[in-house]
Amino acid sequence: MTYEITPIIKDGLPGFTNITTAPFLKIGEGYYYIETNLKKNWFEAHETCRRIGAELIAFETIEEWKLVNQYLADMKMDDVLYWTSGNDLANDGQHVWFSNGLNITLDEIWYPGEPNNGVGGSAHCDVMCFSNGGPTGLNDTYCYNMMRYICEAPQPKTAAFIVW
Ligand SMILES: [Ca+2]
Ligand SMILES: [Ca+2]
Repeated sequence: MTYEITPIIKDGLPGFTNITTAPFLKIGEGYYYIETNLKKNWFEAHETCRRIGAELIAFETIEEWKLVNQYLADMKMDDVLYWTSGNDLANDGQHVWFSNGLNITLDEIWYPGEPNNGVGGSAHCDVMCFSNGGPTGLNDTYCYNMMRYICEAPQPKTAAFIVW
């Protein structure tokens, strides 16, 4: 499987032909920024995504989950944990995608036995690429743990052109 950064170039905009989606990477239908170096707590990760006009990643479909995980596996980047927008900070035990407020309804993306509200009941933020030997999945953990993170850009709609 190959991947490329696809520039979004609107026809008929002379002078704007160098507009690209950087720092976002297109995977499937989504645009993502994958932090490969810095580790931050969940809140700092959220703030960092907001500063680039994005949100921590949310998985609305199993296809999106599979594509992003496949990308991380193909790039050998699935051996570390990444913050998603998932958390149950508002209501303990009710995990939502903080970026869109929707319940996490894809039960199959959780690592077996998760979410378990571990860390003495203080596990409220959700990381992906968690593995304890099996295939990677989502895991609730302590929000102040330092993790890498993945931001997701809003879907381009009908803007005349897009500058990130
Ligand atoms: Ca998404
Ligand atoms: Ca957990």
